[in-house]
Order: sequence, then C-alpha cells, then structure tokens
Amino acid sequence: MKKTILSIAIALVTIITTNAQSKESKTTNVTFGVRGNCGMCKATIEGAIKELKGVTKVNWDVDNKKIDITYDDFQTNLMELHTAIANSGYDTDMSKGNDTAYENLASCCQYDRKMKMSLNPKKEDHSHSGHKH
Ligand SMILES: [Cu+2]
Repeated sequence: MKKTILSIAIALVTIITTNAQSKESKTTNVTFGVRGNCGMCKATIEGAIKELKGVTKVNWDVDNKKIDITYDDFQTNLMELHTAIANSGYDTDMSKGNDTAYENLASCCQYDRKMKMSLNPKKEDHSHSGHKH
C-alpha cells in the first residue's frame, strides 16, 4: 500500500515537473544575509519566503545568518524575496525589517539589529572529505 502511494506521488511529481518545464521559467539560485536567532526565526523567515510563488527551495542558516533560495525568476524576483522577509520583521542585507513586525516577534527572536550577517562557514566544515560538493 505504501509503495503504491509512493509510486503515485512520484508520477505526480514527474507530471508537475514536466508541465513546469514546458512553460517559460528561469530557475535562479540566490544567497544573501538575513539576521535572526533561533529555530522560531527560521520558521518565520522560511515561511515568509514559501508564501511567494515560484519558490522551490529555501533554507535559512542560523549559524551563518544567511538564506539560500531557489526560485523561478518568471514568477517572483529578488526584491520580492527581500521584501517578504523584511515584512516578517527580519533584516536582510538589502532591506530593513518592518519595525512593527519586529516588535511583535517573540522576545527570544528579537535579534540584535547590529548583528553581523552573511558570515562565512567555519573552516572545519570543509575539512571533512565525507561529502561531495
Ligand atoms: Cu527566533
């Protein structure tokens, strides 16, 4: 039973992917700085991005204070990504977080607005050869 559901799911994904490719689309990948503190911040930031059309992948890195987004340039654009995050109360390296939204964040999420963002990963992260790039 589980196998059947999985097969159907895979078939559906294939159909959706094929359809998406037949229309005009331009997959773009972008990384930029976003301030924040914790897992709750991560949920808020990524949630704001997921609401935009054309976003296929989003990951906010809590340690390095930066976000990685894959999106369709025909459905949204870089400025919209920054604006969506700013509207949710978070600073990006291109736009300042909305003050009211910031005030409404849980107190643990009220990050230091002078916090450095878009940091480089620690060196030891890349010294292991166990994974491919
Ligand atoms: Cu938080």
